[in-house]
Amino acid sequence: MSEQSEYGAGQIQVLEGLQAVRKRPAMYIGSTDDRGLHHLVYEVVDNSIDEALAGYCDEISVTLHEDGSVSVADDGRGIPVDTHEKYDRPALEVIMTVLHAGGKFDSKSYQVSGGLHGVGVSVVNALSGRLEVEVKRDGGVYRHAFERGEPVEGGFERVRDMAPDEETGTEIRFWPDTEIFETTEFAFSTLASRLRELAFLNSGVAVTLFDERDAEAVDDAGDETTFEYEGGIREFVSYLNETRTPIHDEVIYFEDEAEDIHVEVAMQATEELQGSVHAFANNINTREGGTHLTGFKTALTRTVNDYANEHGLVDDLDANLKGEDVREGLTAVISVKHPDPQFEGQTKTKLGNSEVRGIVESATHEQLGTFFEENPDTARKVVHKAAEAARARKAAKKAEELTRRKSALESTALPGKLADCQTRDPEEAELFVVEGDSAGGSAKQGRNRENQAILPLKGKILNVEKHRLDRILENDEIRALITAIGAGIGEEFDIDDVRYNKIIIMTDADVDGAHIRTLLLTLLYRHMKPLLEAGYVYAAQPPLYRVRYRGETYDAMTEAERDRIVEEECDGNPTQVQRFKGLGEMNPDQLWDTTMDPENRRLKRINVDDAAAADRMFNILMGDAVEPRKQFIKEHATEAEWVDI
Ligand code: 0RA
Repeated sequence: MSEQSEYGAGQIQVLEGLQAVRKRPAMYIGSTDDRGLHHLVYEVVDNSIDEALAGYCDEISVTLHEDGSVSVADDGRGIPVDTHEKYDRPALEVIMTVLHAGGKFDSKSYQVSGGLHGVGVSVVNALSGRLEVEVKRDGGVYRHAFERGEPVEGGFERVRDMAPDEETGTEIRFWPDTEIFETTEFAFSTLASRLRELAFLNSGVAVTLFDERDAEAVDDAGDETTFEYEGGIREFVSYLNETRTPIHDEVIYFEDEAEDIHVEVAMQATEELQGSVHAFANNINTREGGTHLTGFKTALTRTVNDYANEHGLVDDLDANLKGEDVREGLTAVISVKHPDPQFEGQTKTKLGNSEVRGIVESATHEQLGTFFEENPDTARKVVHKAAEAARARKAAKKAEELTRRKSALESTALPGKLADCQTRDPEEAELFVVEGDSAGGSAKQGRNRENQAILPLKGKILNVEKHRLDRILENDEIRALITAIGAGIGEEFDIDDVRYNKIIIMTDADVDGAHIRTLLLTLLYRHMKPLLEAGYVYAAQPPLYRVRYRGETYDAMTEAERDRIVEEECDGNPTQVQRFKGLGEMNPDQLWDTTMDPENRRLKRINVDDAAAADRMFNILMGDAVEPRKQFIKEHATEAEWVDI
């Protein structure tokens, strides 16, 4: 490497670029909280997936190491290691240090871009205290290392020759910078659901997640899971429907390729009330929808109506089936891969390319039409279900209008049992939704009334999964919650009207508490989803144990933590250990100290990072199938992802 290049203009630009990332990390990865942290992993994995889409890689593994680092390994071609002409440096170093350099190197057709994705591995490098790369290609094994984005002295080297039978590939290991991130602890289940989703969306790629972290620190340590789906999104739909009751056996699947745009659709109708249609563009969950989703919906409604009319199946209805009728209980996954996707919308998760609409629409219309002609039994079942939905919709409409008018939506008076806070600034304000009147009483006394509001809820709220909105709005507890939050419900929900930017669900750490929390989350997920998307919803984490020793008190969330405290803080001496049975048992001071005081408390943010996984969870927990529910609760009973806020 020449002296000149060391100090040349190019190198100064590189350093300025990395500095910009470190100065405003949120501009590149969205945030520096747990979401941004996990985004680092997705960014690296996306590069391996691109390598898979180009046809060179079929195994990707992600390992959570004991020292807090993560590594992502793939069996692709390996990052190029030859000298980059413009920079007079190894290409590997350029890719790791120059913003957006990754894409300039290759002609892979489906590059992820836009949104928070596709910012490049150099961003991960800039935000890591340390990053190490090992590349196997061109007959050699190469290594390089970086600190806060900058190459370490003499870092790039060819370590050895490759063995004749050795596979090419890339392994990137990084230590997220603790100066940048609020938390640096990865959650196994968060990573697992995204990696599972990627495996569904890219059939044939095997994605493995290893957790090598200390079993004491993380409950699900020692785990290893491989996701590999030959059936791709067909299997995704089967997976989503594992806990539902399909009305036809096979998953309908078709694909199409036009103007370099690859379209895949998989769908299966179920008996459920709730539909779940998930649209992806270049592996990104386009939660805000877009042209692919619009094209699909339009063609679906038209094709089902065409078939119904041609075969005289809906002669008793005085109008066509509406889109919502056709989609009732429908599970579908739409996945498009586009050489130049345009992402729009508030969260950059809306596909904007206008040509996609027509392509998806005609592919769906043609291929679904053909499928219906060839499978008349299935076609009839789909039409029958939609016609039933249309009849129910018409019958419910009148009642719904009446109820809505009287409902909480229009009333401005706050509910009587809400102990509101003084501030009117939603940024500052917190709403504690508390299980039961007795805990509610303690919370009211213990709180900081300046910014903490308390809403006690009595008993169990209605299971919203099983009812339409009109019935849900008849429930007093639900109405109180809607009015307190102040932003409406369902299609009329407006996030700008939210009165509290933290909505904290505070329930007992027992089965009843978990049930109430799940019911509340189901309500939020189904009818106030923007709250979850905005990251406004939290679960309070009251401690299970309090340990007193030599005038100090320590709180523990788990048995393991209690044992660690006794061992480390109390030198293993016998101590006074109190077990809290419920929130109602704590006096107001204790409740404040342990669970409400921002200085001390631990909140778990509830996010819908993975709407598909959430959808599945709610179905398992709330649906009719008993066995999957038991299994789910067993698997997830010990799971805990803590964030300190
Ligand atoms: C630039 C060019 C080529 C591959 C890659 C980057 C690449 C990057 C990553 C990141 C993680 N795994 C990766 N694998 C490959 C194409 C190289 C060629 O043309 O041979």
